[in-house]
Parts: sequence; structure tokens; C-alpha cells
Amino acid sequence: MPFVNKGFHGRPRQPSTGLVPPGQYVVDDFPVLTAGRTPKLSLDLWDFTITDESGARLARWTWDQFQALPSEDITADIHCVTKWTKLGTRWSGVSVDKLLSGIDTEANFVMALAELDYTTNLPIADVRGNQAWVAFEFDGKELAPEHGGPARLLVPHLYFWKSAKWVRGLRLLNNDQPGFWESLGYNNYGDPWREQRYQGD
Ligand SMILES: Nc1nc2c(c(=O)[nH]1)N[C@H]1C(S)=C(S)[C@@H](COP(=O)(O)O)O[C@H]1N2
Ligand SMILES: [Mo]
Repeated sequence: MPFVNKGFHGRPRQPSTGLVPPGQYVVDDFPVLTAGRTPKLSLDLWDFTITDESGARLARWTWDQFQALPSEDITADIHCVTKWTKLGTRWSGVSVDKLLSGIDTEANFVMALAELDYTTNLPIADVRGNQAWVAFEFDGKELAPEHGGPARLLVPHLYFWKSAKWVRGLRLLNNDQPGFWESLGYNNYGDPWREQRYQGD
């Protein structure tokens, strides 16, 4: 029987695949991995912007405007490069497809920009096609600060360092550039199914 769970927002959820990528082990808890401290963010000052390569603003939402966008429930398996996998995590968020829908761009890559200068780069194709969200709820509750609240990127098909916590925007890039971990020797793409942990994998 297909698993269809009507969530709070009335959309069907995708089930966990139950599959575990090579070299990973399954955890029940939700580890916190942060390089540095947890920023304190005021929702009054929060915004999410999409900029082009020159930094020109293409779109901007305040917290209230962002909350008014159509959101989706997502169930996904997440895989950290430090080898833990958590199956069937449940989120709510706005798809990046929705955020990019009004924007005409030839960009091939995006840089996710987060608080405290955390960045991570992705091909734009990997944040399109219902594969990436800006998530603001986890397990039916507002996203906890240590897990990236008020909002984080969620790109579950890549290693979890691509899911930038405290994300504040996307910069559209014509040419790829490494983000924070990518410039420290982690793989540029980070496909857990091909075990792309480090440069050269
Ligand atoms: N802004 C920011 N985002 C981040 C990180 C970080 O240090 N800063 N760590 C990344 C890594 S390596 C992982 S595994 C996940 C961890 O998310 P969690 O703490 O919610 O488990 O966040 C990713 N996003
Ligand atoms: Mo990680």
C-alpha cells in the first residue's frame, strides 16, 4: 500500500527509502554539527534574498512574506559526511523551485549564503526539480536554532553540509566556486551514493 500521509499543509509526503548509502550508519538521535557558534537571529531583521553574480538583488522576502509563500511537507533521509544517516526526517519549507520561479537566469550554479559566512555551492539543477527547500519546521515544530532555525537549506540528496543552516540567500553563479567546506578539501558535489566525501572521491 502506498504511504500517503496528509500533513499539516495538506500535501502528501514522500516516504523514506529505507536505503543507507555506502559507509553510513543509521542514528535515531539528531546530532548537531556546526563549525562555530549558533547565531541568534531576530525574525524582524531576517530576510531571504536571491542575488546575481554581481550581487544585484533579484528577489527578497521578509520573514512574514516568506511565511506567506506556499510551503510543503517533506520527508527525507539525511546523510552527514561524518557517516551518520537519519532516516525519514520530516520538515516543512518552501521549495527552491518556488523561490526561483519568477527569476529569469542562465546561471549554472548557486552559492547558498548563511549567517557567520558559511557558504556552500551547488549546481542550480540540484536545487531545482523538487530537490531542495528552505525549511523552517522540523518534526512539526519550528526549527531549533542549533539545527539552523529559523530557516535552513534542505538538500537531502547530497551530504548534509550542503544543507546550510541559518541560510539567508542564494547567489546565482555562472561559474562554480567552492564554498566553506568545499574549499577545505571536501568534495565539490557530495553525492552520498557515490561516497563523494573528499576532493578526488
Ligand atoms: N551555517 C552552517 N550550516 C551548516 C553547518 C555549519 O557549520 N554552519 N554544518 C553543516 C554540516 S557539516 C552538517 S552535517 C549539517 C548538520 O546539521 P544539524 O546540526 O542540524 O545536524 O549542517 C550543515 N550546515
Ligand atoms: Mo556534516
